[in-house]
Amino acid sequence: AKGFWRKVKILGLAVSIGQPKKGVEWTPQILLDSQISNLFHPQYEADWIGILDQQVLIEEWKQKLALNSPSIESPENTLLQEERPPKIKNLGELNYYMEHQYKSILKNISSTDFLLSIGGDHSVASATISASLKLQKGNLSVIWIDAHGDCNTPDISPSGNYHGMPLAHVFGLFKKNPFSWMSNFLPIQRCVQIGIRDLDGEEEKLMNSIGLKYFTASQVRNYGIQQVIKDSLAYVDPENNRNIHLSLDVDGFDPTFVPGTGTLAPNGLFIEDYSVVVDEIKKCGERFSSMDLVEVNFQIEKEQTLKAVKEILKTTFSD
Ligand code: NNH
Ligand code: MN
Ligand code: MN
Ligand code: MN
Repeated sequence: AKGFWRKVKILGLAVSIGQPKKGVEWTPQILLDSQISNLFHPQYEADWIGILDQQVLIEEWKQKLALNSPSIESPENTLLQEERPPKIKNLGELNYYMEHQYKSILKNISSTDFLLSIGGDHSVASATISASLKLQKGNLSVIWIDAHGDCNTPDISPSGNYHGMPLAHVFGLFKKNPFSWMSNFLPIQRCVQIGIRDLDGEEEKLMNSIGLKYFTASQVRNYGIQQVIKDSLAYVDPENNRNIHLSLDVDGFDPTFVPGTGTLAPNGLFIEDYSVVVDEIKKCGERFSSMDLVEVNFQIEKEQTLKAVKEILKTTFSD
């Protein structure tokens, strides 16, 4: 749009402990080195806030634990690890990392900046959404693109991997919230998912029972992406007054377009679909306020995936 100018603050989230595969934690540095901000239209002023490194933060957490500092919380299920398998793997580490992430967003971002969070695995989304809710005084809706629901609770997760749980967590569906810093929750009707095609059994039951709105990848093909994104925005932002957060898990795309991700699911979205989605969201102007780009793993495949990520960013930050 003419005269539109926006500050894009980029936060690198070098974290992979929400899932078992190495590689996603290197993505922010690789994209910083590839000078991705050169792809943005000049109406966007890109500014890297920094990269939160899990190695550094976990080391810090361990040292504080060793000192048994009372300021450090050890969520109860890490203490029980020897008695039974943890319901959330790496819970103490994730809690420490994501508290830093949450605080770093609140410290560095103003409500008029655009926040681009680059992961890392999808765990980070509960902290970005929680922080964005705080920044926008609760006035936030979420478009979640993913092959997966990410709506497992610790009780029903088949894997114990937190990256399959952030949405259930930020909806406030955990029996007990293990993250004391997290106090802003998203109403279920403020979220819609697109591209879904690989749900766990209990997760699917939960999503249906709470009335979470989602469009499967095959519904996208049946209705057309234009209809799907129009319906989605009408649902989460009926009065055109909410800030919009886009959480983009690249496994929502077809594996031929993004082969470098940890959990591939066939028959996904293509850049043409994404382009329609983002054009429609951009009609919200400055209310389009934040985005996660997650689960990019160049260790699994680099050439096509880097090309795809560049196309995704170019499409997102075009005029
Ligand atoms: N649903 C599975 C789990 O909870 C896999 C989640 N994997 C993802 N989510 N990539 O987006 O472990
Ligand atoms: Mn605002
Ligand atoms: Mn996924
Ligand atoms: Mn995901």
